[in-house]
Amino acid sequence: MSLQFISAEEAASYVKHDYNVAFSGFTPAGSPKAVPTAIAALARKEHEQGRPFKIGMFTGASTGDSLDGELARANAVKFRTPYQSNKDLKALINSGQTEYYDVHLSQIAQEMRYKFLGDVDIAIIEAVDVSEKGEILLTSAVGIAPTAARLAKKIIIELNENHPTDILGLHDIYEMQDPPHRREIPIFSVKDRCGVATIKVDPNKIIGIVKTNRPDEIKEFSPVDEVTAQIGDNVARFLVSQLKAGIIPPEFLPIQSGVGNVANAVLGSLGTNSEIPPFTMYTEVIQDAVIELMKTEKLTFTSGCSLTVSPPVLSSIYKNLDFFKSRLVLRPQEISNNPEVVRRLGLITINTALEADLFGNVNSTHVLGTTMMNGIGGSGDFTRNSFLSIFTCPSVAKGGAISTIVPLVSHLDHSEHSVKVLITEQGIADLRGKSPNQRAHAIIENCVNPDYKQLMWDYLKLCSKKSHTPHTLSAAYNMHKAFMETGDMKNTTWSDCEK
Ligand code: 0RQ
Repeated sequence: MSLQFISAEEAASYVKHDYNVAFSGFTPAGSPKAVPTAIAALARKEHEQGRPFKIGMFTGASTGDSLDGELARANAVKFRTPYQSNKDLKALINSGQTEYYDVHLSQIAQEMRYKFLGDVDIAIIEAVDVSEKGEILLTSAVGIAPTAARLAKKIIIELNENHPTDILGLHDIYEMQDPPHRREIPIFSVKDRCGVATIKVDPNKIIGIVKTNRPDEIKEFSPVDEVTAQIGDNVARFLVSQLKAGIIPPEFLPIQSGVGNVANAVLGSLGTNSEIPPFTMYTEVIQDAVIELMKTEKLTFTSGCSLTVSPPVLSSIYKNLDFFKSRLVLRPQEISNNPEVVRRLGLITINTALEADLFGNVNSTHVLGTTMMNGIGGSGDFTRNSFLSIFTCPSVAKGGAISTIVPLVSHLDHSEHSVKVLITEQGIADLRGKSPNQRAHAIIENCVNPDYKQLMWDYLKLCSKKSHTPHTLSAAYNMHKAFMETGDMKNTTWSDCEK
């Protein structure tokens, strides 16, 4: 057979209402762009004709605007999983028009294989190259592409000329067997490779190839400000203390760092702290700050799932591929986030909380317990299985009207049993080996903003009855209620609560 080039519009015409469509990519890196835009146009036409057109979407994580954004604005998303961060898609999710399944990123490929999520009707895969034999060379991310392409009934390739074919060798494609045949993942150090360079599919499944040259749609981070810089410095200071205490071994341990502005600032601080030795990363998202650290050789090797970097940084990688190929590997998210490997390698994991409570429970996903922010992403994969799990956040949000430390989180993503250290710009609460009461004291003393400290001590006093976890359930959400009713948590009172 010979593979044929088709237009994005023709490719889109193979996607039908109610199909489950799987997309390559992880964050905007490696996500298809031309075909999703054409699917959105098709959806709009169908809607104009009075016909329904909505699809189920499986992705690696968030995607670019021409995927999640276009399809959301066309109101063409029936179901979406896993992580997302597009504002238009969020609006659909939070108004109940799109069903969103928020799941750990390491689990999505296996849940597709386990048939938890239905058939994959079409996979749309961004590639640098595809051979007549069905070998697909991916672009800047791996995500769920290997599983999506293997399970899909049909495949559309979006061939993106913005990436060089010399990228061959950057990816390490390895798909796991399912129980009861599963074996260990043969990764014993960050640098180990256990797979192959390309995805291999039955070429008869490939409907056609759509050519594009559109760059990844990566957003810039907010510049590091005083608060995020202080959080970063506190993380670095804490890790140095652990190194000096002999808890972190002298050669250091691999770092995982989450997404967002805070995570970006933390990495900057680790890079500039002279007491932290050169280190490695076993992480999912490789951001600009990671590449900058690699260039200075502070970071000696990075294993990740996507090159989520700005266009100039991506082109600097492509210009120095020999340097980066010996120091970088891109893996499927099932491997980059795998609990078995995370625990074996002993990762230091650093993720961001929206809110944390006095006992170390963390909410990473739901504003006021109801509005979806982005999703749990990989934070659960890493936190639960790490050598040392750290959560960071500014002590207040929304100009101080919200304390990010509350009596009880309004949604639970990471429980007190998995969270070992909490760090804000105020300081460091080391929760290891502490009872709930001791944790509450450590968090109020070290992490809570001065504007909210007295309020928190007063809450603990309310809970003076002898109990293992000092709570007063009738008061536990008073701070959230005060924000909803008055717009400021500082207006909280405990006076009407049972003692
Ligand atoms: O909103 O910009 O409208 O003011 O939340 O807050 O401080 O800029 O934090 O960009 O680092 O993102 C948890 C969302 C943090 C991210 C989260 C408001 C705040 C602001 C963002 P505005 P910041 P960041 C592996 C790791 C889950 C997935 C994960 C995330 C906005 O890190 O999605 O960890 N994590 N994956 O004002 C109401 C509160 C708030 C609040 C902050 N308590 N209540 N709003 N905000 N705290 C990587 C992957 O999985 C891909």
